Amino acid sequence: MLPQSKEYCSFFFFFPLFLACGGTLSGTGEFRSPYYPNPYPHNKVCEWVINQQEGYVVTLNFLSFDVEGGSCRFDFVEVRDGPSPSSPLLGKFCGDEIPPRLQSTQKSMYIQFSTDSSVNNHGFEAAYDSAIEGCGDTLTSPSGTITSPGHPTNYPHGANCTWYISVLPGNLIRLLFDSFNLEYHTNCNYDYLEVYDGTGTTGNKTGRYCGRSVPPSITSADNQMTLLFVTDSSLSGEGFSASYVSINASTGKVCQKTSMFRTQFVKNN
Ligand SMILES: [Ca+2]
Ligand SMILES: [Ca+2]
Repeated sequence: MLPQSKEYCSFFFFFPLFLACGGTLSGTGEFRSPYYPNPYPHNKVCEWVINQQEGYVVTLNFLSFDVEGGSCRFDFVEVRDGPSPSSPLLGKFCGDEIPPRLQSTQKSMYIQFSTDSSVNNHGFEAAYDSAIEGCGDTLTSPSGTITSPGHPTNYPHGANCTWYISVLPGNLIRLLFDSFNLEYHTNCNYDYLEVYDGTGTTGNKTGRYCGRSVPPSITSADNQMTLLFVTDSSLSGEGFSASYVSINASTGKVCQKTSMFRTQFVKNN
């Protein structure tokens, strides 16, 4: 007996079990779910590993995303910080919202696309690239440190690194420099560090710094601050090292666990 059309279809949807997907990638490029932009196959596990050179990390941007939703129990994309399925999870995604830009902390990234036996959407398309290790981050802890890539070893040429600091609303950010040594120019046109209020470089610029003079401590106007570090194609120095704390906007007190001990220490003296 001839199979009915529905079964005929499912036969063909099972066939892609043998379809090769995933692979090992490096440098810059794009990859997509099988058959993209047509619906992806059922019961598939595709694994990609992206490896960059030493001193570089992997960045990943989804260009389109349409994966069966529902708590990511059925179909999902998993991104990990390292080369294997047991590396730390950066994110697990499903649905039709484009995931945020992702970045590994070292030279490899692992991506797994897994589908179940029913409901298939159009899948995804993603672009990957490399970035200098230690170049930029998003910091949300009440205190932290920021150093130029490779510090105290000389920073690389052609760097364009952005650090976003975001603390709880009602707090301000105080940035303190521990060391500073960037190629000097009167207007800091070659290598420089810029500090801005808010997220990104559209807010009020607190200053542009270069040379060997350690910048003054900087307090943000709000609960967000952005640091931009740019270097040209020649001459570099050991860079900079800075730390930040969050302070209560109304009391001016430092919102940091160690502040308790510091206060105690001062009192005992
Ligand atoms: Ca599915
Ligand atoms: Ca330079």
